[in-house]
Amino acid sequence: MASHKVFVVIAFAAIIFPALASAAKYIVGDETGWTNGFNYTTWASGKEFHVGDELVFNYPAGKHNVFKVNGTQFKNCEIPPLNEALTSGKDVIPLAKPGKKWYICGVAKHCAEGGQKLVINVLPGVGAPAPSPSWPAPPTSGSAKGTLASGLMAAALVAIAMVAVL
Ligand SMILES: [Cu+2]
Repeated sequence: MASHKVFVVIAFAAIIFPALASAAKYIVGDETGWTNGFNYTTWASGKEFHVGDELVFNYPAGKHNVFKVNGTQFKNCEIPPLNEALTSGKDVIPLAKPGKKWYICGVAKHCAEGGQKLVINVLPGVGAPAPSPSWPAPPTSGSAKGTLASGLMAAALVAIAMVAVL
């Protein structure tokens, strides 16, 4: 029955590895998207952004745009040269490095008066999951992604243990 055991292990590995490796994709503003009069500070609070995750800015192309700026430009709503703007209306920004990241809209006074500005803090990648002694507590705190990964890992360990017993 060796081939059967190998199959089970491979099947679980196929489930686990993509789940651990997959990056989170954050739709900025969720269903509201990237627009005026939305509090992106509130939106970002409580979220954990990691290297490898992606931000997606959704908006009607032409109505808004996205500039990656520095802290001073963010504070003062200084608009960089237009050729630095992302304008597709579905702009995907991979979070490549840890640290603070600032984004503003450069159309009219959307940043200064419409509050169309987002600052996030990007944490290092989640390659080595931290031990979670509270598992399997309900996922009221901590990221759902981590809980999912822990759950899959536990399921895999159970499966491997079962296979070993057979
Ligand atoms: Cu705008």
